[in-house]
Amino acid sequence: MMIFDILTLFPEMFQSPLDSSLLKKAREKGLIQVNLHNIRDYARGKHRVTDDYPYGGGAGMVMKVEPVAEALDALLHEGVRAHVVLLTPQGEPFSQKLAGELVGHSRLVLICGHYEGVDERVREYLIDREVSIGDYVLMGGELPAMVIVDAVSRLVPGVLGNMASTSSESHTEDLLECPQYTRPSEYRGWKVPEVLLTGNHRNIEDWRRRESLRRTLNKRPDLLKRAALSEEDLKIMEALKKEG
Ligand code: 6GU
Repeated sequence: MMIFDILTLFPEMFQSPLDSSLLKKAREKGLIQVNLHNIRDYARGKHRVTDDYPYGGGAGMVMKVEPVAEALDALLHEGVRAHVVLLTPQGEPFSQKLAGELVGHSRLVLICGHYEGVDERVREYLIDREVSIGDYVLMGGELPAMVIVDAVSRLVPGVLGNMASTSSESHTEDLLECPQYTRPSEYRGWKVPEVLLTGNHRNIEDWRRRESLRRTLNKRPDLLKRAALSEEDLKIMEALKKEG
């Protein structure tokens, strides 16, 4: 059982993704548990303020340190060890590799950053790492937290059931997936590649490998630098480059 604790100012943003599809099933099967915690519940005073003006002046508001610290105290107080992740655009880039690392922790705490920033003492004293999901700016860390719950949950044994094995898919071996087709074999004159209809598994596997290499070369040549390619793959690549 993998436990996610999400600290957020907007817990309602998580409801429908968690109640849909495979995440819902994973929760029902007891393979994952997602606990939502409203940071505002840990803020003091009548108005339960969670943000304030930046020291030194400047535009925008800053998320306060105390509500986050006290929310964490309340959680970690329960004893279990947890890996604490802050979601902001300044974090280390999320990747399939990092998802594989995070699934090794039995409990993840995801803190969703907000406003124009987070008091630096959250970073300095309260977290294990800071993660971003890409080079663009979102309104807050909620969608990124959901992305991490999704990417990590599907690596938890049993979550995918008998669906796509996680070993031969995009990004686990740094090549893109080959084209896929299902019935009918022809629609409006648009045909499925002949080789896939033959039942010759040697030829089908060769075709799939070549098409994965072709796609990666065309769409994501940057991935090829780290892909583990065989001698045969390299020969195919040379031929693909000549084809243009
Ligand atoms: Cl983790 N947070 C925000 N606010 N924006 C982002 C992000 C995170 N990752 C990419 N953009």
